[in-house]
Amino acid sequence: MILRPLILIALVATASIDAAPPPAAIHLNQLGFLPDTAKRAIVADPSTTPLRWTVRDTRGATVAAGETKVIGDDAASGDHVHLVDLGRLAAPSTYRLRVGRQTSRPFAVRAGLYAPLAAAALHYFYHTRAGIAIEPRYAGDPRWARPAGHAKEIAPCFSGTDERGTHWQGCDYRLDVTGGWYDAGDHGKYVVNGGIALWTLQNLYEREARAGRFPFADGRGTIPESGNGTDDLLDEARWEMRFLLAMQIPDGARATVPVGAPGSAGAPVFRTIDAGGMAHQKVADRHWTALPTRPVDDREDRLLYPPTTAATLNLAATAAQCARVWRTIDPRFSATCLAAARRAYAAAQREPQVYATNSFTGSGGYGDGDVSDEFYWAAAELYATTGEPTFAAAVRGSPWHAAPVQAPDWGHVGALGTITLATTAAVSASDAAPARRALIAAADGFLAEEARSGYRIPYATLDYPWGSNAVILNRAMILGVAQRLTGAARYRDGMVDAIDYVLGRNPLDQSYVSGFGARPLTHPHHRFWAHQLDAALPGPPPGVVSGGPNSTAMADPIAAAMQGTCAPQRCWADDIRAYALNEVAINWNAPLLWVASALDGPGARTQRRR
Ligand code: 9MR
Ligand code: 9MR
Repeated sequence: MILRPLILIALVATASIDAAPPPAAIHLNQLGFLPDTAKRAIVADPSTTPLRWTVRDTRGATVAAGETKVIGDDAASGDHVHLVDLGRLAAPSTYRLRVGRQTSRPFAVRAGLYAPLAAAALHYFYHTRAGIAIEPRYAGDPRWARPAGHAKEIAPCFSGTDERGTHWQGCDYRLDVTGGWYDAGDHGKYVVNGGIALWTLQNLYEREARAGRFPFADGRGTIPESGNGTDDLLDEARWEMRFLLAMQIPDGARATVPVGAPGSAGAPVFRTIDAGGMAHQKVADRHWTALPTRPVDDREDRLLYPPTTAATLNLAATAAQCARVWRTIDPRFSATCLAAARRAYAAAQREPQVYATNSFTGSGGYGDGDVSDEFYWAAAELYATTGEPTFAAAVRGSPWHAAPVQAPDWGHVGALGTITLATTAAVSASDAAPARRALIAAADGFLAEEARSGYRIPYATLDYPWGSNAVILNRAMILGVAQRLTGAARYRDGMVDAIDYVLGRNPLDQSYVSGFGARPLTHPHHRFWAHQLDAALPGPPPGVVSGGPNSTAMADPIAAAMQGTCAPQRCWADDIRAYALNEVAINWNAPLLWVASALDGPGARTQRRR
C-alpha cells in the first residue's frame, strides 16, 4: 500500500515522457538539444505552404514561435517535409513544440546532454568483451552479466573445405588469441574491423588528451580496470589492442594463401609464403551458431582464418597509434606495439596482395580487394609515431595523400590516416596542411549534402548501405575534426544534425540507440541480448546503436520482405532476425562514442563566427 503513490508518480512520469502516443509528424532528437548548437525539427506534412509553430515551456507559456520552411518531397524518407529552426531557444528547460495540431513529446535544452550517452557507448565495449566474465558489479545491471565466453582461446588454423569447395591446408601452429571484442551480434573476432573500431577509441583519447581533457579518466567508468591508475578509455582500447597483437603470426611460420585478387574466376591457385609478422584476418566459428547463443555456450570449432594484407595493415596502423598513445603512460607496452607495427608493415610490404576470400561460413568476410588505403593508413600512423623519413615518403607517394577524403568504414580507411596526419605533432607542417585542407573540404561537402537532404542530415545519397547509421556518424566524425581544426560552429551543428537523426529525427521516429530516447532500439540482432527470443535473456544495455536502414543489401528475411516497398530511410525494423538492418557492431558504436563525446565538455567549445 505504501508503494502505491510512488508507483502512480512513476506511471505519470513515464506516461508523460515515454509512453506518449508517437507524434507521427514531428521528428526531433529524443534527448533534446544542447543550449549552444543548432536546434532543428522536421515535420512531415503535406502542406505546401509554411506552417505556424510555437514552443511552450512546462507552464504552457509560449517562448518561441515562427513558421516552418517548406522543404518539399524527400525521396530518402518518402515524406513531404518542413523544417523548424528553433535556433534561439537557449535557456535550459523542458519544452514542447507545437506545429498545426500536432504537439511533440517534451524535449530538453541543457548542457551535458551527451555525456551519459558517451559513457554508455564506451561501456558497450566492455559488454562485448570476449575471454572475461561480464560481472554484475560492472555490468550496470545483473541481467547483463554473463560467464566468460571463449575463455581460453587457443585456436588452430582453418583447414578443410570452404563454401566454394576450395580446400585449405591449415598451418602447423596454434595461437592464444584469448580476449578482444566480439564484433557484433556474432562471436567472430575480426582484425579487419577491429582495426577501425580500436583506432576510433585511440583517436578519441588522443583528441581529448591534446586538449588536456580526460573525460574517461580512471574510475569514471565501471570496468574491472577502473582504479588501476590508467584512463578507462585506454584500458578498454588495450583490451582489443592485446588481441590484435596476439593475431600476429610468429616469425618463421609459413601459410598457404590464394594467389591474386578476390573473386577471380575458377578455383584459386595457392602458394606458400613466409607469413611471419602478418595477421590472421579473424578468429571465428566454423559454422554460424543459432540465435540465441550465449558466448559461453558456443560449441563450434574456433579457427584462425588465413592471414591477409589488410589485416596485417590494420595491425600495423593501430599498433603504431598505440605506441604513440602509450609512450609516456606505459613505455613497455608502447615499445611492444611499435615493434609489432614495424613487423606488420614489413610483412605487408613483402606480401602486398594477400586478400580475404569471403568464402567461409560461420563468420563475416570483411574482404577488401584494394588495400592501397590500408597501406597509406599504416604509413601515416607509423610516420606520426616515429617521424621517420621512410614512412613520410610512403605517405607522400600514396595515391591517398591529399586525395579527396571519404568518410571511413572498415574497407575505406584512408580518412583515418589523413586525420592522424592532420592532427599529430610529429607530422611536418607541409604534410599536415594538405591533410587538413582535404578534411575540411570533405566536411564542407557533407554540409552541402545536408542542405539537399530532406531531414537535413549530412548524407544526401539515396543508397542506404549496411550500417548506414555508422556511415552518417563517421561523416559526423569528419565534421568534428573540421570543427576542431577551424573552430567554426557550422561543423559542430552538422554533427548535431547527424546525431539528431540517429536519436529520432528520422521518418520512423526511432532512436536507434538502446536506452536513450522515448522510442529506443530494443531488439538488435544479437546472440546474447536476445530477449525477443528468450525471456530469460536480457535486451541490449544502454548506449548501443543499430546498424540502421539498409536499402541496398536486403540479406535477411525481414529486409527481404521489405525490398522494393520502403523509402531508403524506412528500410528498417526493430527485430532480432533483421541482421542486415538491426545488428550492432564495434565499428558502429565507435563513431557514436566519438561523436557523443565530441559534443559535450570544454573541448567541444566553438567560436561562433559570422
Ligand atoms: O547472425 C549472422 C550475423 O551476425 C552476420 O552479420 C550476418 C551477415 O554475415 O549473418 C548472420 O548469420 C546468418 C547467415 O549469414 C545466414 N544464415 C542465417 C544466419 C542468421 O543467424
Ligand atoms: O558491416 C559489414 C557490412 O559492410 C557488410 O556489407 C556485411 C555483409 O558482408 O557485413 C557487415 O559486417 C558484419 C560481419 O560480416 C559479421 N559480424 C557482424 C557485422 C555487422 O553486421
